[in-house]
Amino acid sequence: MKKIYITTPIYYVNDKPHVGHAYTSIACDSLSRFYRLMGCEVFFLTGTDEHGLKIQQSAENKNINVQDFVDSVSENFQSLSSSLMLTNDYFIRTTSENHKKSASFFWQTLVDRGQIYLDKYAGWYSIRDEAYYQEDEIVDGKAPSGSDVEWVEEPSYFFRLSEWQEPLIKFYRDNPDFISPKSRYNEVLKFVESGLRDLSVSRTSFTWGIKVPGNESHVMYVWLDALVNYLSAIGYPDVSSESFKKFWPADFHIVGKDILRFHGVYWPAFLMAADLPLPKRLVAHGWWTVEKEKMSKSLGNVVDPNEVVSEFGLDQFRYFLLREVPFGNDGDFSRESLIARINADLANNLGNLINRVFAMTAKNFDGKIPGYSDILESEHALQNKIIDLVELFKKHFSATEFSKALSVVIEIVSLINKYIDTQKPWSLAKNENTSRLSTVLRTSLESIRVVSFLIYPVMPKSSLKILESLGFQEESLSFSPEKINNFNFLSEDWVVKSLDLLFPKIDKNIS
Ligand code: ME8
Repeated sequence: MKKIYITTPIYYVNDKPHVGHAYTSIACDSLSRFYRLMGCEVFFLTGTDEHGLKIQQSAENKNINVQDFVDSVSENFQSLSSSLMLTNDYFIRTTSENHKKSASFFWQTLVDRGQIYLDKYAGWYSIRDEAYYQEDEIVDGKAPSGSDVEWVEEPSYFFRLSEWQEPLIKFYRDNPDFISPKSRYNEVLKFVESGLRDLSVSRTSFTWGIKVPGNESHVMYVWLDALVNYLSAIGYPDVSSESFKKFWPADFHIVGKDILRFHGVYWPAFLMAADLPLPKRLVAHGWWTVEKEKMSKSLGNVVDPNEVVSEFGLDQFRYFLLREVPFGNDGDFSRESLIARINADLANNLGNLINRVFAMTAKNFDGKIPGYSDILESEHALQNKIIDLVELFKKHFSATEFSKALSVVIEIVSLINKYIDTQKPWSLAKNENTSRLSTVLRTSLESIRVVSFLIYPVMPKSSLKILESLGFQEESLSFSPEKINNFNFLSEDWVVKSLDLLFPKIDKNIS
């Protein structure tokens, strides 16, 4: 069985989760669900990044003990996992004892391999980004991200990043698919080609972090600590443990474009220096604005995913995020586009298809799944088109092209709607042509069943509702061609259960 290891970034616990965090997590969850239906054994990891100055200051500003503060914010992220129906196999916290041991072991490995030395850091640091910046990166006194920077001078351990410039370049060239999209690959390559300096990997001016082994006046740089989470979660430092052997190297690190440098440069360099295999793919997605504005607390426009879910529904939210913009591009989260997308694709197209086919089955066959009698070219043509499109869906999904994959689903739904419009089952019923009527409705029901499989990764709730009304449970779901492409899947003994409206149309004027 093929193993797949998928990770989200671990989120800082300085504040509540918002739509940006939900986006990455939903993408990873959908990818995990997809690979499970492809027959793979998946390990899906998410969690929280709980050390560093930013978090220490957030707790101090609120006058809360830091550990209590991180416990409560991490809890918000964990409960978001369940309200978004994330199927993560583990939730890692960097304040856990296991992770601390793992990060300390990783540090010691780098020391033992001559990769870390003690010196003094003098330069710019952004607390918000938890990042060091070179003098030539500072624009108008700010970091390239727009964050404030402060001048820092303190004793610091350094990682010999400069030694890894050539091996990294060779690695990128040998693995052109390591980073996607291509524009991000080029960005990383250019950055590394422009020269790497050794990286400061410890701090002495605050205490909220993992103590440096052998020198407790230093805490590890939060990014070194955080990146190691991907190893800790699967058993590191026990590299001979079953889970580590099974799942390392990771198949997909999925991150926002804001943290590309950490994952595309520092992380592979750390791993090379520790003599561990490198992850297979790093996918950097784009950035969401809200109603064309950067999301920020000061603007008061931070979108709480729980509020969107309670107003529009979980599947609708998940669908919108993955359908609206190609993964990798930036997107704008607006009520107008959310409503337009739900109404066009889900209410009018998919919802309408299900309603009319289920209603005609109820009316003409008391809900019993009809058998095929005379299968004509029209049925063969539809089935063959669907089978081809299912392959295309898989191709896009496995390449994290969620938007393209979902547009394939909508194409299938439109094809089925068109088939029904052409076959006119209502006329067949009127003319008492029962054999054609049963064939047309059976073909439509089987096609809807295919759609219910395909929407599962992104819209698990609706998928399972449709499937259940057709007489099946989650265990029947599979993307293996024998299952998904089997147009004799449904049982003629089953009476289709009526469904509440899956995707109610939303009034555009609501505010
Ligand atoms: O960077 N649009 O944590 P973080 C899209 N702890 N995605 C967004 C977003 C937006 N507006 N805002 C946030 C950290 N994200 C580190 C990671 S990993 C070893 C350590 C998502 O809480 C996106 O995935 O700042 C981004 O990379 C991540 O949240 C940053 O989360």
